[in-house]
Amino acid sequence: MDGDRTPVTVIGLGRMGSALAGAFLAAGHPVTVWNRSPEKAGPLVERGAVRAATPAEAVAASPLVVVCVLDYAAVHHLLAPAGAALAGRTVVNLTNGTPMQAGEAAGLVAGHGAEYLDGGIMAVPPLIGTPRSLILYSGSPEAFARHRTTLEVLGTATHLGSDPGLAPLHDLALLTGMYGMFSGLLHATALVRAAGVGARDFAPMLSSWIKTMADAALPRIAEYADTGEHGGPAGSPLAMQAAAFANFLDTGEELGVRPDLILPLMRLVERRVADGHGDEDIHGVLDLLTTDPK
Ligand code: FVH
Repeated sequence: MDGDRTPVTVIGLGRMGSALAGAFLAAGHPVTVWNRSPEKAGPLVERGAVRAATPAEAVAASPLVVVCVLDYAAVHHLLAPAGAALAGRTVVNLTNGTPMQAGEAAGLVAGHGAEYLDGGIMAVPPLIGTPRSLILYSGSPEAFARHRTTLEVLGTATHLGSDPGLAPLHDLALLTGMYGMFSGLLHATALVRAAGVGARDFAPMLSSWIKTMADAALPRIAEYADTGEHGGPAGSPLAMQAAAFANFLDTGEELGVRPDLILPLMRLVERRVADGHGDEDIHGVLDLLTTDPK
């Protein structure tokens, strides 16, 4: 069974690294693991993984080396001493970081004769290995083509281009969108809780509303970002929205809910209106977020 499966090394056995290694084991791949705190390898070793004594030994064990640690400082700390062991390997770095850090890591790996893929995991550990897991990759197209089938064990594998920074860019942009959504969910829930309305009753309404508004607003925002056009008169002009923001704040104050999460957007909407763009929809706020707007 193992004979036709690519051997894989997983370095970093936190919550995510353990899930990654577990998915490779479940799919029948020979798996070598290494973690700074060696006890975290125990459950994987019980399932058939081989524990390496050092990061260099772990790198040497497999043609495909997956790294998933806390940050890029740890990535460099682990890979730099691996040196010659890296030659001929493909390193897939699934650690969260910036596009610039991805470029630096790619340079380090290439300097040792290895190919590099960066990755952004759009899933939480329990979803790894299920159809609901999406992992974004960028970097060497050849390495991605060679290891695609193995990487698909973890979830849907999407390659975004040869620039290693593309995966972290998309990852961070998607996560930023998620945290903006969390802001809205938290503020809205705080309002109903403070008013004595059951949050569990309110949640389905909020969820449906957020999905509907994302689908309605995003096409116009994206069109404006790409072309500077915004597809006709706004259905919800900013001047009107600015007036509603005052009501959000007043109601929050009456109920004892802090405005911290919605105040920054309110200030930007007010500024856009003051700049003479009150007839635009929310897409116009984009121009206040970039230092070099179109
Ligand atoms: N868990 C999640 O929901 C998210 C999903 C999306 C992707 N992220 C990113 O994945 C990276 C790892 O996250 P994690 O969930 O596995 O994090 P932890 O459970 O905290 O494990 C951290 C591992 O990193 C090792 N580590 C930290 N510093 C060092 C170091 N200086 N040298 C060597 N290893 C280091 C740590 O080792 P130990 O503490 O067990 O000895 C863990 O293996 C992360 O980028 C997320 O943003 C996860």
